[in-house]
Amino acid sequence: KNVSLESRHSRGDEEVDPTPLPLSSISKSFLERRWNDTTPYASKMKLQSWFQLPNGNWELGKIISTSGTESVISLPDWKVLKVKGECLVPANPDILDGVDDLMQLSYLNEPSVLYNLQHRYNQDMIYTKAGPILVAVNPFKKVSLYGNDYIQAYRRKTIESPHVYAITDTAIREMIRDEVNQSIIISGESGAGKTETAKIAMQYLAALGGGTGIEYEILKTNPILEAFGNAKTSRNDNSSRFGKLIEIHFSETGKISGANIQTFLLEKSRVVQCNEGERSYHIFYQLCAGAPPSLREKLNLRNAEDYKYLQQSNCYLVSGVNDAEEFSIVMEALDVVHISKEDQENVFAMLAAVLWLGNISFTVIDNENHVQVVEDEALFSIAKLIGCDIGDLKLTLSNRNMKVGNDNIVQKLKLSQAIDARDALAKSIYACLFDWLVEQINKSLAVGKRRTGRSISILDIYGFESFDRNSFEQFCINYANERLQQHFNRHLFKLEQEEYIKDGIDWAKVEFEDNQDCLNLFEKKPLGLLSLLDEESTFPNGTDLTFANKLKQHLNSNSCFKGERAKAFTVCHYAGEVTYDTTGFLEKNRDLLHLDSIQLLSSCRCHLPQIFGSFMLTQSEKPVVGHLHKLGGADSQKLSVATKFKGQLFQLMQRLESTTPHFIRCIKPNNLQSPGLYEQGLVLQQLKCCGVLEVVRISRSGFPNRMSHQKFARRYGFLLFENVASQDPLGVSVAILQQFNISSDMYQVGYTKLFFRTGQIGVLEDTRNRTLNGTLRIQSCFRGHQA
Ligand code: AD9
Ligand code: MG
Repeated sequence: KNVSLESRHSRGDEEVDPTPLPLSSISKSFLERRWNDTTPYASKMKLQSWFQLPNGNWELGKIISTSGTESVISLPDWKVLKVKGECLVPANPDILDGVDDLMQLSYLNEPSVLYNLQHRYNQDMIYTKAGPILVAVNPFKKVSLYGNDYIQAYRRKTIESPHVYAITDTAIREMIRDEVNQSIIISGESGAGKTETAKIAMQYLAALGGGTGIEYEILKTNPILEAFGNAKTSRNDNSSRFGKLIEIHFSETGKISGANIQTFLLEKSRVVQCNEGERSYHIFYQLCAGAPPSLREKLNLRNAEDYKYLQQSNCYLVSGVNDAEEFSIVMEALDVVHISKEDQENVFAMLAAVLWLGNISFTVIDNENHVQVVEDEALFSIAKLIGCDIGDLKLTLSNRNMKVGNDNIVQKLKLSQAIDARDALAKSIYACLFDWLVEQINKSLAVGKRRTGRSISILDIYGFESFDRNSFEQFCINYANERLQQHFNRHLFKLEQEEYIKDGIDWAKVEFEDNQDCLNLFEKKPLGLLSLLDEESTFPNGTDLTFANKLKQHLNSNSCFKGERAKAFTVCHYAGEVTYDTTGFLEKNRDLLHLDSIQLLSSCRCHLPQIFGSFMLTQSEKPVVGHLHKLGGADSQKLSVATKFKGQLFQLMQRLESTTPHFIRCIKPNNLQSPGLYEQGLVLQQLKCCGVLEVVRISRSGFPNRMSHQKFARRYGFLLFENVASQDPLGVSVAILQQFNISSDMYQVGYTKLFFRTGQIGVLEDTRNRTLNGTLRIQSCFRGHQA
């Protein structure tokens, strides 16, 4: 950086454009900037400094002269500008180019962080530490950072550079050392690389082995869950449409003993409807493209183009993906997780039935828009695939049985109602299938008897989403992200600082952006978004419009809420504002399947009743088996989708709270899913919204490692050269600190714990390990000698 600037500059001195540009618009935005170490900067006459161009990008410039509050700087394109001193942000010396932890930057400001990440990114160093967290910038191409050699190197600690492997290794070590369960929490926008990162972490854990092939099985759950739960969206060709927590259990010997997967809120609506250019779930296209001839015939399978559900978005292929090949990978994976060939075939039959459901059509039979099902291939195929009577199927799709008083009334459905009933059936079958698969996988991965209770959980939950049109799904997804952000804040800002204060060490508080107000907007009872949604969902006359109006009526005074538009509302999330269109909110939240459909499914001769039964149980949370018709139907008191999701999230948070968290922040460098393109503005926005710079600031000034006096004395006491007079842990601890000459600004002694700045514990650990190894070697020599 310096070389090129200097050489350009030496020529540039004569060639500069003498007219400074007007800069009023730029300097204004500077006033609002947060993390600038700028204050008396210009007067220091540092050579290099950052200057923001009107397009928002930062350019490295050189200060030529300073007079009063103004400086003249030259930019690499030989332009010379006169700018206000406060508009300049100091650049770091060249020696700090591309440091692997942002904490090492002398000047911690936006452009320096952006530049540092970009500098590394350009060399395929996509991982950078930001204090305790790992930042991963999506390369959108294969980078050679993975595989067995790397795994071994991180295991042996012969490579130190930041990596998912390194953070996973830390998790393993801390699980063993502290006897505490660990979690790896991966977050980031859609397409930022969470799922890939989760797989990389799993790969590292799997390399520890289990001895029974369990690690191989765990890896094979990925292609299955991705086939059934991922789809191409406008943001990501392989977007997860469900959240996932995989808990990997370990035996006493540190081997994998089993695993358990929990999934969250699959986006069901995608089965029956998706936007132009997106796709439904991968498995549908895989099945159509890859099913062997005998299976095609058995399922009366057509090409993807022949199914209405798949036609509507006008997109059948994902570039660079061969669906037929993927299908064989999925089939193989199903074998690995012990799903029998027969069950596999049943699963495919149900997928085919879902596809055929989309092709069911209706004819209007009277002037009230009542309908009758067309008797065609679609109808026959479904009846055959799910094993029901054609007549029953026809009736279910066009009539509704209702109980009025003691009488049963049959009501004919109108066209729109019939379409809704059909789609509801398709969505339910698919969702059941997904849950059933996860259940089967969990049975296969079930933890062995010799469990220790120690585990590492990896969380890969859908990222924050903001589209042109945002619906109920985005509402739930963004709510989940808001909860996770709070967990992140709590651990990295709140708890951290509270602990300093509680233990009485010298500490000036660092402020951070708390998202509690936004969470309250969602969760407050009775006047929060979720409560109001549930309330409106139970009103027979509630509509999406009355829901929107109710929100405005009750929430307009909330600072995180805006309700300017009809049928829509805006939430100010930590990651930005999102406007939600309430169309479909109530319907999706109620998520009812009519009694008739439930009865039909429970009467099927295929194994749907079995799948469906267990699903309905989880839906209704009532352990009554064998009474399908009583469960989950329109007239049961089923939990709403939002409430159930909230419950799941609370449980998740509880689980995570009992673990030591390790955070990975994935960053998407461009919106085109294209390699080599690093858009500063986009990256900055992501860094800001997840508080990366604040975390670095706290870590730099804080004491991220700590240990109780007792533990410290126990762990390092044997390294003392001389016996200490005092045997109390604090006395021993202080003696250790003195013996190793640990400088007093690198630690603080609290009431109960010792607090260390980054790196200090590492030094002690190294000494401890060297000493232990040395001792072991001496002992084994000695034993060898005796023998
Ligand atoms: V979403 O919220 O599920 O829509 P993710 O999960 O954050 O999203 P994903 O992991 O699916 O994103 O990554 C998107 C794409 O980026 C992948 O399909 C890869 O093509 C690409 N990617 C991400 N990480 C890596 C990587 N470490 N190496 C190579 C990567 N490619
Ligand atoms: Mg994903």
